[in-house]
Amino acid sequence: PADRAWWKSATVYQVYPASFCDHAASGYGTLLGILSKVDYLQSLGVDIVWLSPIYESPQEDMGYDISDYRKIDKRYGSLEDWAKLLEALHERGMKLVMDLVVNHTSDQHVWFKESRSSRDNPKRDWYIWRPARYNEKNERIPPNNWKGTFGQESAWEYDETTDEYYLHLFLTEQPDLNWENPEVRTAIYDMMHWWLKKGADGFRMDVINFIAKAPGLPDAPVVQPDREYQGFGSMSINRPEVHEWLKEMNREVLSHYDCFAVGECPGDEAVAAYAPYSVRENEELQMVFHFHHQSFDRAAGGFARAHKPDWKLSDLKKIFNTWQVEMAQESGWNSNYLENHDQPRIVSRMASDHPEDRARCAKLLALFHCSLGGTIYVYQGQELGMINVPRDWDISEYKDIETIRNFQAEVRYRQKKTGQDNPDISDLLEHNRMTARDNGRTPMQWDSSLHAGFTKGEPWMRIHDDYREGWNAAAQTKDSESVWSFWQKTLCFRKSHEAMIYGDFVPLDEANEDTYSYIREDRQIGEKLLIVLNLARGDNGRGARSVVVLPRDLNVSDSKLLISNIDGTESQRIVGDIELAPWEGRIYAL
Ligand code: ISL
Repeated sequence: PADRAWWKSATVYQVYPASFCDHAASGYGTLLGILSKVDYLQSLGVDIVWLSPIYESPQEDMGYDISDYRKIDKRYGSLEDWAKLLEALHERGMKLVMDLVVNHTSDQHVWFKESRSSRDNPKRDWYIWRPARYNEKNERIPPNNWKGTFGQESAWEYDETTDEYYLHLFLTEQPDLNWENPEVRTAIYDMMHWWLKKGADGFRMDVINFIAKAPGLPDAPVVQPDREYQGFGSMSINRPEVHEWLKEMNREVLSHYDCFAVGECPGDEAVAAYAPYSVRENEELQMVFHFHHQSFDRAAGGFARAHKPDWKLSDLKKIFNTWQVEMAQESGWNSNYLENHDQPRIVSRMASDHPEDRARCAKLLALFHCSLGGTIYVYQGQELGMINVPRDWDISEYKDIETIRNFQAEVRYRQKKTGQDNPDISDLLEHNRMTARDNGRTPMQWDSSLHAGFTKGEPWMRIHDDYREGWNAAAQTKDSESVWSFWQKTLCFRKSHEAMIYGDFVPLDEANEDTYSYIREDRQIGEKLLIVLNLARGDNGRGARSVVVLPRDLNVSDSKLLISNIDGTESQRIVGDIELAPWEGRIYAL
């Protein structure tokens, strides 16, 4: 059928270049390192490789601060290396998608250097400059009360050269581009053409729903009265201009190629605010990433990434169920990711990373992930069941600027609040261990040799020691019972059971706090699948047996077990209620 586009059934694999594979001894992953793993990716079942940024960058935010969009950062290699990688992927029928970071540039980009040089520079208006305000004590204060995303500081930076402030929703070193200026949009579109003409197959677009700011840049509502600056908030995301500009971008650039475009769209509005990006008739993007399912284990207010250990499964199910059901009603298309370079590892978050549970949990979550409607995104290491950093790692092992800024900001805040030089911060390490972005950034574990085969040099970030205990690709690709082999099998299973991709999603037993069950039914091909997952954490977090009580009117007389994460499940068909072992998951045909 016409609505079954190639990118809907595709498996996308996100490579975080710094931590993927170093072909030499630099300690950072390289493009030639990725090239050496193309066969590995193909055998897993990957169709599209998305590369996090590899462009020239001062690396204040791991390359999400770009100083030249048409150069490769020396850390990663050269344009020739990139072309080799592209060719190797294309030879195998795979595609290469680039990260497009155009909400902001680096402050070292020549555009910004010009813009900040004088008020009448032709590029002045390429960024967002505003005069200072003065408070009642006649002290200079920023143009509004917006807080930058990392830490607790203002989203405005004062620049002495021209006595004005510029806006940066992220780091000071990441000034926001002014999308209202048509010259800016044209420059971005030219750059996109340049990559697509070189053979790139599309883009993942960083915080693309932030590009239009609230008109007049007003103060944000005060949500945290004890903090100086406030989240820039809902008025500055998903604005109508974003859709206008994406339509323009599609017309000017994307529609000229058979390319792939996924937008990254944080925020907390309802599905109806996100669906329009992917509705085909709107001619914008193919799909967007939303973040509604990423805050289930975070505590609101207080520390920026505070962990909430007592989250409820029913709350999380409600989020997935809502997106699965409503996105179809709105004629949009879902993108399903559980991990990325900004998120901790899902086995540690949603299940148990205890050594005895870990493999089973990783397989259970593979069944869950692959049975959600939409395009699948696997993040590097997820296919090996990689987990969060160990509990005993010190704060000095964390490299991410967000973690460092949040940590510093919280220490300052507590010093001020308690009047003590050394306030109690013992909880912060535990928060980081469960929520920090670095949990997903530890280097890939290729084999059991020194530094896990990731590099012959000194790794830029500490490697998880468990690579010596079988948690590596070499051991797992050889073992038919491994997490890796299960991922390979499940990705393949998904493609041969299209109800997994396109079927209607029917949630069952939504209030159940132990199990997650749903039906995927594709009437076009007459396929009906029942998915039952035991996510009970039990009293000690190690899991518990559970029983799935099916609705009485569900006809299971022809049921057949198709796939499970536990071998030797006796019952091949359903008779009465389904009893599941701890962390067991099954998919039946009905
Ligand atoms: O996790 C988040 C929301 O739950 C945020 O980290 C959000 O994903 C992020 O702020 C936006 O991320 C993107 O843009 C940033 C960069 O640091 C991230 O790595 C990138 O994915 C600025 O470019």
